[in-house]
Amino acid sequence: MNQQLKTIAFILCVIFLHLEGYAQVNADGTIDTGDKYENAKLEYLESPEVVEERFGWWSDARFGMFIHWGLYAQDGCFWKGQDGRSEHMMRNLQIPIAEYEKIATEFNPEKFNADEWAEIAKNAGMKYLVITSKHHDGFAMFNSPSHDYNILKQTPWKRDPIKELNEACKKQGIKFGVYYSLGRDWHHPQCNSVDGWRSNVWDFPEEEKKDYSIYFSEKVKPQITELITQYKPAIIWFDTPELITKEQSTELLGLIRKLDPDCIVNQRVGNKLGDYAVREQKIPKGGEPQPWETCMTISKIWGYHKEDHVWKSADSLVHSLVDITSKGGNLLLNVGPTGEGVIRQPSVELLKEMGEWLQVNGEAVYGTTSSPVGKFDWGRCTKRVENGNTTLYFSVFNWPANGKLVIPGITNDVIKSSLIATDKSLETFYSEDGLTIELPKAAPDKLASVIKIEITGTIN
Ligand code: JFZ
Repeated sequence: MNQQLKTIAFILCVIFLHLEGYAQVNADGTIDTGDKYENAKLEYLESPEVVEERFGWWSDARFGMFIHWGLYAQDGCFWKGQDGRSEHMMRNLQIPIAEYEKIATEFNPEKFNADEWAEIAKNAGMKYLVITSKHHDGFAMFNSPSHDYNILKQTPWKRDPIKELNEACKKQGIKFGVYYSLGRDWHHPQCNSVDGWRSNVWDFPEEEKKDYSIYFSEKVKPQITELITQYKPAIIWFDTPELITKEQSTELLGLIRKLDPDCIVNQRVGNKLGDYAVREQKIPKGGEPQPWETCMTISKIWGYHKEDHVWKSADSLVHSLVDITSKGGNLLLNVGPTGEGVIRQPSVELLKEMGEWLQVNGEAVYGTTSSPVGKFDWGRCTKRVENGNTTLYFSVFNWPANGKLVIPGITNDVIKSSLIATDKSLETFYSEDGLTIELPKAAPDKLASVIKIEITGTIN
């Protein structure tokens, strides 16, 4: 090409990019993902083989930290002496934008220490972390050049916790992800919602005149682009798809795949797209055909509420983690740091206890798959297949008074059986009821004792 043609082509490109804004699909329907998959169709990027490649680390990880942190934490979900009840404080108290923005002018979490947070997650045995980059209040907790309503521009603190935490996680070998509220944004005049009751109708009452697509192109696409290009998160955890159309969900997914085809996206990108299903506060009775995750609070409320002192027990948290793993899912356990930037002591202690349990028994959790023998009144089973043989892990929550456990449905030869906590081997024998394991009188671990049984061959 001669110089003139090059210049014309360049100008055309610039105009095209400008008009298209955040175009991601080429004329022939392919997405330019760079080196990895080159020009691939979205269908290919969503096919089982690519999904599996994207998912390897996630399925092995099993346990992550969720962090809800935003302006609502400033006074523990209180505003002018009123109880805002949760991170939904702005809507619960119908706080006008002009008033809510004032919280930012005082947001100065001087005790925030990204390394400390990442270390708490690491010591808990967590393998990934997802933090709110923008919750329903619309406030960006990251550097967002496209929108001034962000932590660097509005607060005296002027730091970027998303950047700092991303770096801290890298140091600890923890995967880093961001939460993004997709269909609720109480700061954007065009963001409407299902039946209007979830959107900001106190500042912008004319719900029927709102146009989600304006908000979508003005805010969502630029900010998602910023998040990926600035931090390259391993996960984008969308929330509340609300009114997003199938075309918009597809476009958004295409944009993400183009910018980073390795980025995992949860199904709240809307319209059943995305990589994995999310369950909230609940553990399903059985597994799911697709990858799935339960997100759960460690206390009562997602964001920091100063009167929330209802903590789950270490016992129930470990049981939940094992229960979820035995059904092939992941646990994303939430903490809500204070306005000062502190993860409260009771959460730190609970997480430490979980980490200590995982230090000993982690092999029953990480990289294992769902139970081939169902669940039991006394506990749960997970499985690992290696070199043609199978290891079954039985996590016992209720230690049997009669000194034995019976596992129906197995006939494979037992190679070895032991208690992980004590490394003592155990006697086993087959009877017509199944495999019987003889146990010591007392449980070696007060949270859950894990029995490890290696058998020949495989079992489904
Ligand atoms: C959402 C948020 O509103 C909440 O503040 C928090 O961030 C949580 C993780 O997600 O709440 C929801 C979203 C979906 C359901 C319930 C609550 N749901 O599908 O049942």
